[in-house]
Amino acid sequence: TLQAVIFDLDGVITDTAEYHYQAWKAIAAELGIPFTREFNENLKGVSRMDSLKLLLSQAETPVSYSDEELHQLADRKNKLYVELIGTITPADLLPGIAEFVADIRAAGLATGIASASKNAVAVLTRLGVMDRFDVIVDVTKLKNNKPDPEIFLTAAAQLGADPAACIGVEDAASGVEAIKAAGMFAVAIGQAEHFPHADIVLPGTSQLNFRELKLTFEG
Ligand code: G16
Ligand code: MG
Repeated sequence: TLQAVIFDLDGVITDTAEYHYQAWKAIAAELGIPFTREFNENLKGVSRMDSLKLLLSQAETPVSYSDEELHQLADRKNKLYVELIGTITPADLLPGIAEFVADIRAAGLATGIASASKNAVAVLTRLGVMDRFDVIVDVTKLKNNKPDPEIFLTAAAQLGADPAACIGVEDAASGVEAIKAAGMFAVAIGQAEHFPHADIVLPGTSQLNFRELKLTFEG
């Protein structure tokens, strides 16, 4: 039986994906690198440094950067991002999330956050929902990024839950891969064609319904 639900943050709990997009777009513009919303899809769930490398790979004429330059660019993106998340309020919880999380907790199940973001605690604090999650995985302690299952397995272990008794909720293809590799039930938020391996795909967070999901999970 179901023990826990583990959430991605960006794009599931709140739409920080848009802020990541705006911050990266500013860096790309400075470097004269084309950067579209479509390309930004590839950065969802991807770590800061890997995102930067993907962005730089889009340059029409490739330039090589020293490690120091790479870190400076990543830091600059983060400063822009931190400024943007400073405007977040509890009203920025995505539709249906507050109720979905409340229903999970009312049923006595555990909740966790498996976000690749080093800013996860800052974002959850601004949203006013820190106390709704039993575990927030510290991404700085992990060795592997999504699609590796490490972050979801760590969340389950910290919750004392069996991975097979967990549902993971994600908006990124790499995140869904990580959930499946962890042996969990995967709920994807977005367009079905992006998530061939998800157990369920919902167009948006407002379609999350704990009672229905639990029935589907229990098969
Ligand atoms: C998020 C975003 C990614 C971002 C990553 C690292 O992951 O989806 O776009 O690059 O975190 O964020 P930061 O630069 O704040 O450490 P998730 O797993 O919550 O979707
Ligand atoms: Mg995400």
